[in-house]
Amino acid sequence: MSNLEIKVYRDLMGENEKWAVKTRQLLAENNCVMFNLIGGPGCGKTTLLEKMAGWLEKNLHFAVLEGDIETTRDAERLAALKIPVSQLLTGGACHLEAKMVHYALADFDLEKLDIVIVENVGNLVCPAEFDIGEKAKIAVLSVTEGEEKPLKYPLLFREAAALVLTKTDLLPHLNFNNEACLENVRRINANLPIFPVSAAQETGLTEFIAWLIKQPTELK
Ligand SMILES: Nc1nc2c(ncn2[C@@H]2O[C@H](COP(=O)(O)OP(=O)(O)OP(=O)(O)O)[C@@H](O)[C@H]2O)c(=O)[nH]1
Ligand SMILES: [Mg+2]
Repeated sequence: MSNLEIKVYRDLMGENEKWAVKTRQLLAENNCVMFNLIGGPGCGKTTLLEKMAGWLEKNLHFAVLEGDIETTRDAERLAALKIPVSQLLTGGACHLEAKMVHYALADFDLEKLDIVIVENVGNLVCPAEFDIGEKAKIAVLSVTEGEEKPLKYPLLFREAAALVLTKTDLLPHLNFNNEACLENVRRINANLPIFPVSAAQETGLTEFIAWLIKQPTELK
């Protein structure tokens, strides 16, 4: 038997889960609910938040955590609309982890907030694997990405509590098969609420917002 020292590192997800649990407790103590917005790069997450801001602030107090690999551009866009926002930069990682989110929440006076929305790093795959302490994940898919994406990247659609189908104003210019998309989503998650929206034309937003603002009481 050799006496070689072998270092073993494992259970990183377990460590992430500990922070997620802490965050969930922290939010519950403050009667605040966090949503984790996940979708591919450029699917329209920040634009959706920009367009929702005016409606949301009429109904509740909310803040946003922006997740990106680099730049503060998305946070700047929301700050310009006077939305309370912090920017999380992963410096390379393709998803947010719970510890980072937990520390960033310290920026906010959670007692005064009803909802925190996290815009995760633009990525249809990895962020869905990480619990960041959210009450629910919200999937965002744009019609320009193709109707087969729910089948190719099923985890997010399985995990999500709702799907926002964005950029529907572009449908007349695309070969996107809307029926097939809905069918593909249903094959992964039969009861997933789906909200078609166009941020550009400001359609479908009120339906999604109505669902969102009901969640604190329904999900708590
Ligand atoms: N036609 C159309 N374009 C949209 C819509 N929503 C967003 N876009 C455009 O899509 C591009 C990307 O939008 P963003 O909101 O920055 O996308 P994002 O998902 O936040 O991007 P990342 O944070 O980089 O992942 C921009 O050029 C938007 O103007 C929409 O409803 N209709
Ligand atoms: Mg964005």
